[in-house]
Amino acid sequence: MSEAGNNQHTSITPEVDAVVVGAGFGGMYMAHLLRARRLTVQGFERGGGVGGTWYWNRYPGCRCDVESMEYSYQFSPELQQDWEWSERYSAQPEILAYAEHVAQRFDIESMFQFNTAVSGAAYEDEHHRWRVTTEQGDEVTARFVIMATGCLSTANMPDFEGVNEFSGATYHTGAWPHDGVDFSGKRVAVIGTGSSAIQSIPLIAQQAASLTVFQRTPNYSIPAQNRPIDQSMVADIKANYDNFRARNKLQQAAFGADYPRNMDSVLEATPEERQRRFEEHWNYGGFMFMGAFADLGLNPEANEYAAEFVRNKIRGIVQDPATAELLCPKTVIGCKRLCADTGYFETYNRDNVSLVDVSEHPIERLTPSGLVTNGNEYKFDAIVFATGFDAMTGTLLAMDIKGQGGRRLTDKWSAGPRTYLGLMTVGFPNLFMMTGPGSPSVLANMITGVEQHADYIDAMLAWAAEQGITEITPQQDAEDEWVEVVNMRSQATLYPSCNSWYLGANVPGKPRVFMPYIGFPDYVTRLDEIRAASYEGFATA
Ligand code: NA7
Repeated sequence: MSEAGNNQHTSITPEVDAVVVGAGFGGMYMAHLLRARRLTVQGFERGGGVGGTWYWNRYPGCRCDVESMEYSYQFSPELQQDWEWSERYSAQPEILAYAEHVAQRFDIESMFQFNTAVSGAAYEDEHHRWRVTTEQGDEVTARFVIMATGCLSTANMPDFEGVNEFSGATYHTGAWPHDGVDFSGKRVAVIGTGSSAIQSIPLIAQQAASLTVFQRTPNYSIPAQNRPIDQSMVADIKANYDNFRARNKLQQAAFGADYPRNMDSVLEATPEERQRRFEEHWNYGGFMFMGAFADLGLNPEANEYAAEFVRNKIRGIVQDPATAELLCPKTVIGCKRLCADTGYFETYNRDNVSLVDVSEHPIERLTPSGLVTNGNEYKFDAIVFATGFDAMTGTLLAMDIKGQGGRRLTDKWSAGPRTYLGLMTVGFPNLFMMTGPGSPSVLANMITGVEQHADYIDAMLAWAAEQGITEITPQQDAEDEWVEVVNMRSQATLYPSCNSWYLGANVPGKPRVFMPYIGFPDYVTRLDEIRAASYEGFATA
């Protein structure tokens, strides 16, 4: 796809069956399905092209943490067979190229207007239709609105005093310049040590004159062990891709069926067995480190064995003991999303890299020449904000969404998101969220998750059409019960024990609510039961 080709503000259809917001993997497939059922679709996409998160996150080192053979669409067997990935974990340019290929292959761009940000959606009670408006001045009405707006699509920019005073360049990893950034000869700061920082720091360090990392909370990271993709594995999977997909869907996070995973307790293992198993999983790489034993995510005592193993790895890699200790996380491992890196901890052994702990002395302000923490000014030519996202609800709540009786979504969700199945919310009929809060979303393979949601929404709309239904909304008791279920499932794990973005804890003032539903297979089973019971829990008119 040529981005330039999408820079024109094309004419839109003023009255459609469905508006789809977002042309990431979710919106693309959703629009494709709706058009196949002969619904009229108007898509809006804020970016200049398709790809969603992979369109925006172009920072150096950006790479998926789910393996390439799993992080792809499964709706088209031909697409699945034709596409060739080059690495075990795909880098951002390759995933974006894949998204662009899909868009072209299925003629998806023609349904979207690009460079157009939806500013609001208001439900008109008398017509049972939504009026959707954009920042560019478009207005369209639709029976259905599908928010395929992504879970990590609104940047979290700390509100530092003097944030506009800095005279050098500033960047956010989630909105990286398309032409790349040349840090050669520059004094660079990176704020944050989440996944985006952990992926980009090794590469920025290789280029910059100096790199200073400002760390509020250290993170666990496992080597990705990325490498060129194993062609014999590709051939095996492609020989029976359906079976591979089906087995993955039975996994808690909808991927990793073939990864080494054990069902025994770390508490029952001998010290030698523990060490051997952790080494094996460290060498395997990435997320599956947590598969070394069955109870690492459930029991604090068990978890501590895995945490201490990783801390000892950090102590072994990082030569300066004080820096190593600062890099050692103290929280439960896996509570924040585990990171997968290539040479992250090793980077702190470079002469041009230093680490500043801001856990007790937050960054006070930005100045024309740098930033101040603990009374000291550090001078830079460029500052990289690797400060993450207002996850899961940020993008939805940034739009002015008004439901029945003009009630605002921001008001309804002031104490945290409330949904039925992570798909809909009471009082906002015919408005669907893809991978919304209350669905597995970020705790599952995202492409599998969006496909499952798109298929479900599509089937629901087909059913509604057959029944002559024009309005669908969840029932209050079904929503209340669902919120409770999502909460209870998280309470049975160690997830609520740290300040993660799953809980909204990274954004000042955001209600602390665990947002994703844990367990993809249970979720799919429940949704299938609900469908079989004529969409139990939904009210229709
Ligand atoms: P994350 O994982 O939310 O990381 C953001 C980092 O920025 C994290 O280390 C934060 O520290 C830090 N941060 C945020 N605000 C501040 C302020 N005000 N001062 C200092 N440090 C700050 O975002 P990523 O983009 O790295 O990754 C998001 C997901 O994308 C990732 O999980 C993968 O799924 C892909 P904190 O930990 O909050 O103390």
